[in-house]
Amino acid sequence: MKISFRWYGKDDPVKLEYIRQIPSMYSIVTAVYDVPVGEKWSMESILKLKEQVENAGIKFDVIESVPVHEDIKLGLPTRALYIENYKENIRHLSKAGVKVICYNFMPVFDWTRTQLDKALPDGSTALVYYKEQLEKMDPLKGELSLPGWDASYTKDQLADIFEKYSRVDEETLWGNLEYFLKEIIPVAEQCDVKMAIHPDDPPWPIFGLPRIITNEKNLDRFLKLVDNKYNGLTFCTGSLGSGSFNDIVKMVDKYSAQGRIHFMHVRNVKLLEDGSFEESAHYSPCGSLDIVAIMEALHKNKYDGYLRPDHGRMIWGETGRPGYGLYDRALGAMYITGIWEALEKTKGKEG
Ligand code: CS2
Ligand code: MN
Repeated sequence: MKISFRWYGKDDPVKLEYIRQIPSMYSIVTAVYDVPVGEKWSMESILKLKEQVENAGIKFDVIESVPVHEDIKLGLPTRALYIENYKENIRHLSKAGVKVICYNFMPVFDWTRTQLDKALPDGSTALVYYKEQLEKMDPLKGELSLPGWDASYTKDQLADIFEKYSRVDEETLWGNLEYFLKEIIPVAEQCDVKMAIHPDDPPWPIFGLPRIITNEKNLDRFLKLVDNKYNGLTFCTGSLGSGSFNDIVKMVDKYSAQGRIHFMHVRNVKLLEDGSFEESAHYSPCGSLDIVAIMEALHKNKYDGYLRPDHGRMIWGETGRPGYGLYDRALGAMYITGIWEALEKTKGKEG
């Protein structure tokens, strides 16, 4: 298991110098952020990023994300150009030594919450998703802005995209994903870069848009679309775990035994009765997931891929990018590292 940490580049208030001080830190997870979705990342900007990371004494092995242009998800004729750009990005990243690329296939919106600073009883704040609040949200009214969303769309552009998605149901989206994978996985294999899809967060359709990377049956189907280890998963325990229908420990065990998990996102969520959820501290008793059992499954299957603590709460007065402060994620990293060390000492070393 290789512990890693997401860093949003030089404008991130969480400095690389701080991240390297977290014991056990192995790799940074980052991206080129100043290129519009779908365009090529120049070798120059990738190498600059690599240099910044390596100068801080950490590896530059994982990219999250190379975003997929909406035209690819929609299956429009213009996808040809964006797929070529995507392949070029894989080639460039591989030249820079990148080992894993994370991406997602969620229409329009990435992760979605209804509040980003919900005060918890201990005075920390967390990201939450309350079903009742979501039902009242209307992205087409243009008054909403959440960090997982692409803020570059105008109200009219968003209306246009929604109109295009009215012709894309789940099966069409599956077809468009399959088309994309059949194009890019051979390139990833040649370049020895593992592709790792991030599940949909939350794992159900929102705002009438289809979502398909949501549950065990669909992950099985995804992995069979191109049955090649280069077509793998970012297993995000919090995203998949927001659905009570997902047995997270069983799924981690199954897909890590198959060698199809290349990247783990570990975080905890507290499920509420009506399908709502709150993000919680990583420590198992704080949420609904058993983090020790998840780590045990990985250890049993000799997981040697990357793992990062996913979203954290805001604690100790920290302010910054919701979900991506330093302190709670660092606590998460050490909690996970501690579990792993205990497993290695009691059950023997991994692979
Ligand atoms: C999120 C996402 O849960 C998460 O990791 O922060 O933004 C995630 O990075 C993307 O969906 C991956 O493509
Ligand atoms: Mn995640």
